[in-house]
Amino acid sequence: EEEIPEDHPRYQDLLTRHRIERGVEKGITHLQGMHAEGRGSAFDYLLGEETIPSADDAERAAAAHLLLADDPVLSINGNVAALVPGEMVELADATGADLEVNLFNRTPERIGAITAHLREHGAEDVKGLEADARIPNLDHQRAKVDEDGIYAADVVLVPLEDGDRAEALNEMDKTEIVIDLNPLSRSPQVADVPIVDNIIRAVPNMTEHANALTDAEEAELRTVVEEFDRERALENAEERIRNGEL
Ligand code: PTJ
Repeated sequence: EEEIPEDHPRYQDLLTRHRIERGVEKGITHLQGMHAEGRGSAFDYLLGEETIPSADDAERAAAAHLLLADDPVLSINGNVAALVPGEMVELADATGADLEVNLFNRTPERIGAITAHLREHGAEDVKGLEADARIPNLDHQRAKVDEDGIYAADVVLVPLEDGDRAEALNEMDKTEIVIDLNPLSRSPQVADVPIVDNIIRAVPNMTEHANALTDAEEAELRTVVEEFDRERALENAEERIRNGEL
């Protein structure tokens, strides 16, 4: 990462790409994760590579949901682990959420590598190893979750998630928060809180909002949640991508 000059106009994008490449080399990120990154990068370019106001609203609402939750869980896949491992640990600490490794392309080797990587970044408990429950209506391998983790969670953050799984989780009556740069993708379309932003910016901003709201009364948190308009957030993001304005 030291090789990329910080004043390079595409610094963040190059850094992101480099982290994904390192993730693949370390056995954390799946090769498909490189394609996912390429798609994300194109959408981010069109968004202006910044957190648009409606995404900031979504990040604040997401923080309020996590603080209100009884059993919040943050799901970690190979891209998330490569891009924001320490930042996910900080968000978990700020909101009292659990971390669960949950992979689309599940292998014991990748689960182990990602768990170790999260521990190196300060995580204590990492769920996802037990895989003793299943998300209904998904094929066996892709449905594996922890009974006391994602399966029981009332609020779940699923960044960069596959559409089928986002839909199946949503049908389980959970509050689902999705981070995805493509507002037309099925995952943000089904999410209760769609966050159309780069995960690199979204997660630290959610932590900032969580810290600012940490002493708020329950009624104030509920107001933040209720005032968020998911349709408008999706429309604003699409408008920004298509026309470069809001
Ligand atoms: O690690 P695994 O095995 O669980 O696999 C993870 C991937 C991401 C490979 C898998 O879930 C997958 O193939 O996902 P998709 O269907 O490619 O969806 C990824 C979505 O994330 C796309 O809509 C991208 O635009 C978006 N995306 C990519 N990079 C970022 C992003 N969104 C936010 N921030 C990013 N940095």
